[in-house]
Amino acid sequence: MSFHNELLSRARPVWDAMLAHPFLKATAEVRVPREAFSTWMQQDYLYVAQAIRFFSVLAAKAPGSLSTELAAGASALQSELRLFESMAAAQGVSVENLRITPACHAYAQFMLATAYGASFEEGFTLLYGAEKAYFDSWSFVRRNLTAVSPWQAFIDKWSDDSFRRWVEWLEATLDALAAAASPSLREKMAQIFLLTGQYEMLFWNMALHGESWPA
Ligand code: MP5
Repeated sequence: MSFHNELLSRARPVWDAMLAHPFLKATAEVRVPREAFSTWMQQDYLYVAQAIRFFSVLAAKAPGSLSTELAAGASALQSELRLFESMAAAQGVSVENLRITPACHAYAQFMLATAYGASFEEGFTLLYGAEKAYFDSWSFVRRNLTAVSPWQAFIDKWSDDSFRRWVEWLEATLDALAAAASPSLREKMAQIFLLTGQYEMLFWNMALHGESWPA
């Protein structure tokens, strides 16, 4: 079994729970509460801003050819921020002076700590986990759409052919990195992948139910 399939099979319980998340079902059925979708949009805007740093640190640590792809990924995220800004403006949602929620903060810190402090292979595994989670989540929404969605641009962004090809490239690259890694490094990569799936689940929970700091 390929390494990425091994990761997905070990993460199956959290992955299944993520894809069954009521936020995704409600988004597909175009009945997601406006407040929940606004929270997702605002917090994901903050997440993507941190993801640009994450990509850049990974690009700096990457072996030769991978560096170019990751640097291009960081720059593509700048356009993604513009997409959030235009979608938010069209829906009357503010993306200024936002307060980060605990779930978004923890996920972003996990991402940056892994990029800075762990091996390149572990950082790359986190990247694959986050992108695969969004590809699977938004593809679920796309497959199950019951009406025209005001959020179509987001649905397309993470489920179209070009994003699928990016995820396939991540998969193939991850498999090659794992083939050259020691068993103990592979196990560390698997632990990062499981944590990434858990954070994705916490992110949907936060969007749907809201979340705040103690004071
Ligand atoms: C992604 C995201 C996908 N935007 N937000 C979360 C919580 N997980 C994954 O990453 P990208 O870089 O926007 O494709």
